[in-house]
Amino acid sequence: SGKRLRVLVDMDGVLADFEGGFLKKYRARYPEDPYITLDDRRGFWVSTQYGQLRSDLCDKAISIWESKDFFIELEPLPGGVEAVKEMAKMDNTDVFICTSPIQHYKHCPYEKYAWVEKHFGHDFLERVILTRDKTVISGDLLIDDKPDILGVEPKPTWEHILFTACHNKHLSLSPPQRRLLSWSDDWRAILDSKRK
Ligand code: BVP
Repeated sequence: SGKRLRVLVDMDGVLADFEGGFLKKYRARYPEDPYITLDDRRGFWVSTQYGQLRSDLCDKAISIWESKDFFIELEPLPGGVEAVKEMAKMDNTDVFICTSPIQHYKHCPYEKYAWVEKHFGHDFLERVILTRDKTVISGDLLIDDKPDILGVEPKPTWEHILFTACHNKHLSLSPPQRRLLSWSDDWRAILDSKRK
């Protein structure tokens, strides 16, 4: 009743179309090289699967998201921006966008802030958390497409809700792990289930 709910929402693969943006720019830059369709994506790491396809393609994949304008030009995933804006207006609810920047820091951290400003407005910059370790961030829920979210804290405070993405849709979850299939799925019910 009296307690506020804190929701952490991942960015790449949940709010921003990292996989679609990657494939489009990879095919444009390396038109003669093989690629992996979104339907055939398996495993969280794009670079790992491209490296398995052909060893030189790992570095080529990395070159795409290390390029200027990769992150700022990502398209929003359907319904995500609207859902998070609505969440932020709900009573007793605090929302943060919680995202891990790549280690090549020249463009990515700047462009992540710029993306949030572009799609949510300047005031939402107060709601951005950049961290390489999400286990040290406290919250009630973490909505994230990465199946294994590990770090130095063995018992994170949040419940991880797996957001369905091309690379994780075939995984069977070990109960009681829950999924959000898309932003058309019932995210309000998941939030309500955590309100005491
Ligand atoms: O900034 C994104 C892209 C990058 O890792 C970050 C994941 O952040 P979260 O979604 O967990 O917040 N990234 C990097 C690689 C390979 C690096 Br080598 C990759 O294959 N996929 C990927 O998303």
